[in-house]
Amino acid sequence: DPVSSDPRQVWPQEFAALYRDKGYWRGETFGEMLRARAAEHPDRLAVVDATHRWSYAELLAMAERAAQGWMGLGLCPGDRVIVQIPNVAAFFPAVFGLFLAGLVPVYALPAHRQTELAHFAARAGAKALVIVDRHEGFDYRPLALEVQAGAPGLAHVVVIGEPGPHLDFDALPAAGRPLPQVDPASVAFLQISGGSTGLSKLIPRTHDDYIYSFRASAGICGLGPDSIYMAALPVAHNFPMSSPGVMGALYAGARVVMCPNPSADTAFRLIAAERVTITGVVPPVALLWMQAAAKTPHDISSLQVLQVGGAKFIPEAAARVRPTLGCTLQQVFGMAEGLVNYTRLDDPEETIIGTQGRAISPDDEVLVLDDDGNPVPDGLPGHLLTRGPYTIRAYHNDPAANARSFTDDGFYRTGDIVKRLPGGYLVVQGRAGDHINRAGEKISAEEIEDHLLAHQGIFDAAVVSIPDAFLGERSCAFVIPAAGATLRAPEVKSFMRTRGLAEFKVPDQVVFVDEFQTTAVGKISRNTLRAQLRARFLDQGK
Ligand code: J2J
Repeated sequence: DPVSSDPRQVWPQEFAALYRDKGYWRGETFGEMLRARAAEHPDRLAVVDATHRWSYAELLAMAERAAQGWMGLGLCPGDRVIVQIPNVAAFFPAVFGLFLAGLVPVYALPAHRQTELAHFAARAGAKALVIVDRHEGFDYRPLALEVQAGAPGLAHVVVIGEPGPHLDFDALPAAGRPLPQVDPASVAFLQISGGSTGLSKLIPRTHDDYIYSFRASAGICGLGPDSIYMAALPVAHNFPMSSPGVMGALYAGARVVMCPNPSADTAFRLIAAERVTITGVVPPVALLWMQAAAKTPHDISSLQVLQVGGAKFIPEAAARVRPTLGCTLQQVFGMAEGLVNYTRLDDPEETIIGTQGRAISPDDEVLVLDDDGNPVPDGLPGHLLTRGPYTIRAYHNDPAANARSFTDDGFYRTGDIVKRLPGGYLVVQGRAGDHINRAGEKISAEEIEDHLLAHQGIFDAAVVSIPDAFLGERSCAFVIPAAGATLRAPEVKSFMRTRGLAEFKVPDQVVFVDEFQTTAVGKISRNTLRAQLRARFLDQGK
C-alpha cells in the first residue's frame, strides 16, 4: 500500500509548480544531500556523541551499509519503519540508511511506550521497528517484544547495541542490489503530531518540502561549516530535527553533537567540551539552565545562539537569557505539520523578547481569523491558519482528522490563538483546542480521559491544563468516582502507569468531584466542561 492514499495529501499542481519555480523545492533527497556533503568535505566531522566521532565520509559509508541491511530484510521502497532512537550518533546511519533504501521512518520519541508504539505501527502499517538496547537506564528490548506481540505486521525488530531476542543492526546481511531511485516529491518520513483530539496523527513530509524548511532555517539561524549544533531535546522531535536542527546542520556542512539529556549538568559539560555554538530547548529547560549558570560558573562562552520554542516563553524569562547565558535568544514557534516562525538574530531586543518570530518563507500564507472565519486586524487575537511550501495538506491515513484540521482550500487549522504584528511577527496568545502543552510535550485531553474511563472505579473524567510556573502548563484530571468506589490520587496515577503510555501523560494532579456541572438544557460539550472546570479550579486558588 502506498504512503499517500489520500489525494488531498499532495499539494495541488499549481502550488507545487509555484514552489518549484521559486526555488524552494529543488528536487533533492535526503540521500543525495548526504552524498553531496560527503563528496564536498569527506573528512569534516559530521556527528559526535559520548563514544563516536564520525566524519561525513564515514557517516555515508555506514548509511550505505545500513541501506543494504534494510533491503536485505526484504523491505521495499515505501515501507514504513518505526524509529525509536534517543540522542546517540547511531541515529544517523540508521535513518539515512532508510532514506537511501527508499524506506519511510516513523519518528517515535524515546518516551513512547507500548500503547503509543502499537498505534503508530497500526496507523502507519509499519513492517519494522529500530531501537537502541538501552538508554538512560531504560531497556527498549522487552518493550519492543510487547509492541510486536500486539502488532502483527511488525515483522522485524532491529537493535543498535546488544540485540537480545531481536536482530543486530550491525549484522544485517546486505541485499547486494543497487539502491533504488528515490522521488524527491515522495513522502520521506512520518512525523508524530502533538494533536489535541484523541491519538497522535501521522504527518507525511516529503523530501522536497522538508529539505526546503531546514535549508532556509539554516540560513536564518546563521549555520555554516564552522557551526556546532547540539541536539539537547529528543532528536526525533521536529524542533531539534529541522529548526534548523540536526538536519539543517548537516545541510550546512556543520557538526552535530548529540546530548543524551537536557540537564544543565550534561548539556553545559558538552557545550564546553565540544565548543557548541547553537542549541535549542523548551522554556522549562531554559529556566533550569539560567538558574544553573547563575549558581556555578561554567564555560559556555562558545554558545552564540540559544533557541527556545515548543511552548510560550514569557518575556520576563526571555529578557534574562542574554544577561545570564551571554548569548542571543532566538524564539521559535513551530509545528511538526509545517509552519515555523523565528525571531531573526539581528532583530531588535524587544522583538526577540516579546514575539515568537515570523515565518520562514515569503510564501507561507498566514491567516488570523475570528470565530466566524473573518480576518482580524493586526494586533488583535484570532485563530491561526496556514498554508505554504512546507505545511502539509493532510495527515496520513486519517480522513476524520483531515476534515477537522484542514479547510477546503488547504489551510491547516493550527488550533493556536495568535496576534499578528506589523512585519508578520506573531505573538502566541493561547490555544483553541484542548491539549495540554506540558513543557513542550503536547498531551491530548481526550486521549487521557479515555484511559481514565477504563478504570472500574471511575464514573467520568475530564482532563484540563492548569498554568504552572515551571512547566508552563501541568495536567489536572477531574475525576468522578463510580458509585461506592473509594479512590485516591496515587491509585489513579498508578493505574495510568499500567496503560503503556509515555510517563509525561500521567496526570500531574488528580481532583475528585461529585459531579460535572451541566447546563439547564442538558449535556455541555467537553470543551466547555473543561473550560468551566479550569476556571473553577483557578478561582478557588488551589
Ligand atoms: C508558544 N507555543 C508554541 C512557542 C510551539 C520548532 C519549534 C517548536 C515545534 C513544536 C516545532 C511555541 N510558543 N514558541 O515543530 O519545528 C505550540 C503551538 C504549536 C504546537 C506544535 C518546530 N512553539 N508551540 O513545538 O508539533 O501550540 O512542534 O501549534 O510539537 O506547539 O507542537 P509540535
